[in-house]
Amino acid sequence: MTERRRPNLLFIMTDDHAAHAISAYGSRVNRTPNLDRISDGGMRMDAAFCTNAICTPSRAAILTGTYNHVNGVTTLDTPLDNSLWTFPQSLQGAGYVTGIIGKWHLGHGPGHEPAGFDEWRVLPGQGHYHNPVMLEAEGRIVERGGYVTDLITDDCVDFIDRHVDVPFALFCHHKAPHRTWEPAARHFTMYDDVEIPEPDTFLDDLDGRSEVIRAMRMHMMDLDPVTDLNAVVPDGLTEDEEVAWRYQRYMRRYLGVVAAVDESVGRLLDHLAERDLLEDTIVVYTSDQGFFLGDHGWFDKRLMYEESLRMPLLIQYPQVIAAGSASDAMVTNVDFAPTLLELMGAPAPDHVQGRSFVPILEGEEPADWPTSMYYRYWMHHDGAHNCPAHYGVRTRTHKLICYYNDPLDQVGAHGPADPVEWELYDLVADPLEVANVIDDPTYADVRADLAAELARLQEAVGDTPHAMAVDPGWSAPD
Ligand SMILES: [Ca+2]
Repeated sequence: MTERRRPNLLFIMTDDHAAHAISAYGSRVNRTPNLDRISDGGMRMDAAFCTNAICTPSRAAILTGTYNHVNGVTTLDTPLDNSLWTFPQSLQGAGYVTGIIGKWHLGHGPGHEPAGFDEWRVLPGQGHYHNPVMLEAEGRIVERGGYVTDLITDDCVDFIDRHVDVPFALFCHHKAPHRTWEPAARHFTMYDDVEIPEPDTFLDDLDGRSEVIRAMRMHMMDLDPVTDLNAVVPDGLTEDEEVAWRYQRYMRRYLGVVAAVDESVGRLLDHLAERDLLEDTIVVYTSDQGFFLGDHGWFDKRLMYEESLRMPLLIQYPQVIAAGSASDAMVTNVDFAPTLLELMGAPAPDHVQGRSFVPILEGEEPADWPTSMYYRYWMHHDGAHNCPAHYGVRTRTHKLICYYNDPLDQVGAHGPADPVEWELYDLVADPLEVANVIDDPTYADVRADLAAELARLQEAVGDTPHAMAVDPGWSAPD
């Protein structure tokens, strides 16, 4: 076997791009031919999950290889302490030229701005879709004319051109397709004449689900017609008709924004090919978490349900990964850092909690590979979505969720704690998660097993169970 050349890294991450809006994942709502090129040229990972389905915490987990209770980035209001170790720092130390362009969303100022990057140009906070301002080191502000996805791509092409002869690690972090879903002019009307199919659970009445889930404000009727949908609600619609109309508006905007992302990926792949870098570059496509595309009647993310929990993860690296492969091995965003470091020949420090999935990329799932993952969302009753704080465990067949419903000491939390509620889903019998079987006696043993697994995972990762949720009084299985 010939020795591998030292690979570059092109890490493309979007914001809120659900796997079920990528044709490689079988999307029913759009085609993404350029994203599919990464899948065709490498591996599609079918069980990649985030450990906290919201922007800032997921980004921190990716960069630090640790869970949010360890890195301290539990909510949107807890910026990253940039003195913490991140894997780009190790790449930099190993001789890579490192750069990040686009969305950062981990805080600004000397203690929070990007560290471990030789070059950075990032959006302030969420940034703007059109004519954005961007920030650089030493407080430099760059005013940009144009569409944000195109500008970030332009800068990435430029970065690649300037580093053709040295190993580089480039983080292309798109703002798209985050709310408020503003397409480029060329995509503004592309779905106007298309009827987007509604998902199977669009009319889910949330029967049997937790009270805090039923009280969330993530329904089509919670979208703002002007800022989210860029339209005035037509007169004379019944509520059902208005919900259907809102879904079409929402999805046309979301998918129009995704179209520019797909073009960006095509441009970057073409550019790597033109520069003869495709063989020597690890290309990753992912998103910080998934998104509800009308599933259960919702938009947004935050929850542990599949559409939100699942991250798209496509990885191409011809020297290691078989073209056109797929894996259902369970990996999480905490595993990204050690994996990329191993592929790139830099050691991961001992404190990293994730596990390298290089063996899986090579086509061999180790016998002791994890079959469960731990999740925790901290922002109880965030102002806009009224989403509850919760944690849980997902195995290959089931999911147990505890809505412990306490803001703890989170910044900006408001509202009293609600009673603890639990949900249990059988992902084999009920993959759409519409039947909460937490009180179904036929699942008593499964429930006890999952509660034990949740406790085991919390202990393993060093998180603390909520005081009101540690002993639900469930009997252990015989
Ligand atoms: Ca996000």
